Amino acid sequence: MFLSRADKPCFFVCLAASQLIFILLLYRRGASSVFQGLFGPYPGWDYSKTQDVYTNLSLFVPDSEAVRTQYCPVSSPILVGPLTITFNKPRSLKSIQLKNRYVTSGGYFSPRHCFGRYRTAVIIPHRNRESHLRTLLYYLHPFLQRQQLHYAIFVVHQAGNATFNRAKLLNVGVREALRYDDWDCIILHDVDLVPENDCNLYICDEDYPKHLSSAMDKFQYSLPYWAYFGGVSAITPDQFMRINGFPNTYWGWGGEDDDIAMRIRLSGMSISRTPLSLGRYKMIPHDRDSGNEENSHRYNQLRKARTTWKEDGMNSLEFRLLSRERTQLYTNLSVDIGDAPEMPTEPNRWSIF
Ligand code: UD2
Ligand code: MN
Repeated sequence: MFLSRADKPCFFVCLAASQLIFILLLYRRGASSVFQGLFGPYPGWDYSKTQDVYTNLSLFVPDSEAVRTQYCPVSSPILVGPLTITFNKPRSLKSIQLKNRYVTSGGYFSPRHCFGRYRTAVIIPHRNRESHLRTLLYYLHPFLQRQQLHYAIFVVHQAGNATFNRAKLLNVGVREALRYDDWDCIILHDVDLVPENDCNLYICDEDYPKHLSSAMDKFQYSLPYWAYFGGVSAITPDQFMRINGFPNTYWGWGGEDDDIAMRIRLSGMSISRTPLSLGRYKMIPHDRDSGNEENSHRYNQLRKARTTWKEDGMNSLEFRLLSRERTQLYTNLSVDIGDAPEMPTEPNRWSIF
C-alpha cells in the first residue's frame, strides 16, 4: 500500500512542500511557538489558577538550632507554579523588607536549612523607574527564595540625563557583580517584567545563553520573532566573556538585544529558550521614557555587528562608578557611562533585524 503511494511523484512533491513550509515556520516563529500553534499550549499549567508568591514561604524558616549539612534538593519542594501578579497596588520598600526577613544587606539571600546549589546574580538596568523597581522586588525576592537559590540583586543605575544605554549598564553590572561573588549564573532583567511561574528557574543552561522571557503578555504570550532576545535572559560568566559581553554603543531604545543574539551565534553558540508555557511574564504597562528615544542608527549598527562584536564589548568598557550602596533589598551601583557620541547619519538599509 505505502510503496505504491510513494511511487507517485505527486506524493513526493507534497511531502517536500509540507517540509519546506514547516522549516519556514520554524525559522520565522521559533520552534516552541510553532509547536504551541500546532498542538495548542503545552499541557500542565493552568494560569487561571494562581497562587500568591508568598504562600508558605515560612516553610523556609528553620528552627533556631538547625544546622545546614547538605545541599538543597535539585528541585525545590515549595514551588507553586502559576503566580498571582497584579500591578494595581503600590509597594513600599519597608513593606517588602518586612515580608522578606531573611534577605540581608545588599539584597543577598542564602537558603537557611540547606546549601544553595546555584549562585545567581540578578542585574537590573535602571533609571527613573522607582515604582517599577519596587513592584519587581516585591515579586522577585520570594520567587527566588522559593527556588532555593543563593542569590543577590544588583541595580545598575545610570546617573545623569545622557541617553539611556541598557546594554552598557548590563556590562557594568556583570563586571561589578563578579567582584562580589563567584556567580554560576547572571540574570539580565528588565525592571518592568514580572515572572508568572516560579518553576521558571533562574539558573543557567550549561551550553548556551538562555532566553527566559519567551512569552510576554505584551506579545500575546508568543515570541515576536525567531531571534528575539529582549527582556530577561540568563548567561554564565564564561558564556558572557565568550561573546565579549554586550555592545557599549547602542544609545537609546532598540537594537542592542538583536546585537546580543547575533554575538551568541557568531561565537558559535545558540540561544536556548524557556518553553512558552513556562517563560511567561507580565510587563508593567509604560510609555517610552524621555532620554531613551529610539536609536535611529540601530539597523546600520546591526549590519556591522559581524565585524564590531570583537572590539565593542567587555574589552572596551569604560565607565566611572560613582557609588556602591548596599540597601536592604538590593545593591545599588550608580554609574556614569558617558554620553552618546555624534554619529554620522547613514541611510538606513533594511535588515532582517
Ligand atoms: C524592550 C525589551 C528590552 C530591550 C528594549 C530595547 C521587552 C519586554 N523588553 O523593552 O529588553 O531590548 O526593548 O532597548 O520587550 N530602562 C530604565 N529607564 C529608562 C529606560 C529604560 O530603567 O529610562 C530600563 C528598564 O529596565 C527597562 C529596560 O531598560 O525595563 C528596557 O526599556 P523599556 O522598558 O523602556 O523598553 P521596552 O519595554 O520596549
Ligand atoms: Mn519595558
